Amino acid sequence: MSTIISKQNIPVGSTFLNDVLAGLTAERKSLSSKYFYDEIGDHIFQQIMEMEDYYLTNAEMEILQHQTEQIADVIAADPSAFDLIELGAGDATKSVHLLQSLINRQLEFTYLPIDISRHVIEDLEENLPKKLPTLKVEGLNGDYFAMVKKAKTLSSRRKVLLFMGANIGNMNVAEAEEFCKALRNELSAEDLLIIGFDLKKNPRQILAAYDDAAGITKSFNLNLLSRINRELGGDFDISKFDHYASYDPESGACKSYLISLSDQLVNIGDETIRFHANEHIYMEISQKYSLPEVSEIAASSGFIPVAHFFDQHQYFVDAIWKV
Ligand code: AVJ
Repeated sequence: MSTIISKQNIPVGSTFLNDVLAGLTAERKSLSSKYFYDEIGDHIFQQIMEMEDYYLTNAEMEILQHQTEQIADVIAADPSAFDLIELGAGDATKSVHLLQSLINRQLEFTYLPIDISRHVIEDLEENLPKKLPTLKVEGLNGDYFAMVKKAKTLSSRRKVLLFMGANIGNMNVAEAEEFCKALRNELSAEDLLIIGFDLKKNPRQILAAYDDAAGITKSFNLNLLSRINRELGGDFDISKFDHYASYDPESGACKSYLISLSDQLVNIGDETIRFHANEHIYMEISQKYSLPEVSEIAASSGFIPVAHFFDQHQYFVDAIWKV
C-alpha cells in the first residue's frame, strides 16, 4: 500500500497527526502521553528513572531483586511451556531478573516484549541476547492490544503477561478497568497477568516524583511539543510553555499539564491552533491506588488475585492475577 503524502510531507491518515490535532482542537486541550516515547523521550525517561525523587523504579526493582524466586514459583507452578509477553517493556532492566530466574529453572518459554517505541524494541533485540544468551526474544513494536493479538497468532502456548512499571497508571480508573476487562478477554483459563501498581502514599512524595527541581519531568513533557515540531511540521516555541503537576490524594490522580505562558498561535501542518495565556494542555495521568482499590480493579475486570509482592516501604505492588 502506498502512503499518500500531503504538501507538508505528513503522511495523510497518520494517527500521530490525527490524535494531536484532535487533542489540540478540542474544547479542553490534551495530548496523549503515549507519544512521549520517541528516541529523545525514551532517553529523558531513563533520566527520570534514575532520579532520587522518582521512587517507583527503585521500589519495583527491589521487588524484582528480592522476590523474583517467589514470582517465578507462581509462573512455574504450571509446568507447561509458555509465552512471556511484556506490555511496555522499556529497557527491561527489571524484567531481566525474572527472565534470569526462569532461564535458571530451564523452563521452556519465549519472551515477547511489546513497546510503542521502535527504538526500544530494536535495542532489546540487540542487547538482551548479550545478557541472556539462551533467551528466545521476539520483539513486537506497536500498541498493546494489536500486539497481544499478534502474539496469540504466533503460538498457542499459555500466556504470562507482564504489565509492570505502573504503566497502568497512565489510564484513569475507568479506563484501567476497561483495559483489564479487554485484556482478560484475550486470555485463557491457564494464563496469568503480573501487574504493577504505584500505591497511594504521602502526597508530597508523589508530587515530588512528577515535579522535580532539576526540570527533567518538565523536559519530558516539553519534548512532545518538540516532537510535534520535528515530525509533524509544528512551530511550537517551547519556551512559551511551562510544566505543572498536581496530585489529588482523594482520587489518587496525579496529573501533569503544559501551561501556555502567553496568547499565541501555533501552526501544525495546515492547522493553526490558538492558545490563551494560562490555558492548559492536559498531558498525562499517573493514577495511584490503595490496595483495596487494586483488588476492586481485579474483581470488576473478572481477574482473581493470586499473590501480592511489595517493596519494604509498601510504595509499590506487583500483583499476580489469574483469569
Ligand atoms: C512510565 C507511565 C509509569 O506515570 O510514572 C514518569 C511515566 N511520567 N514521570 C509514570 C512518567 C512522568 C511513568 N510511567
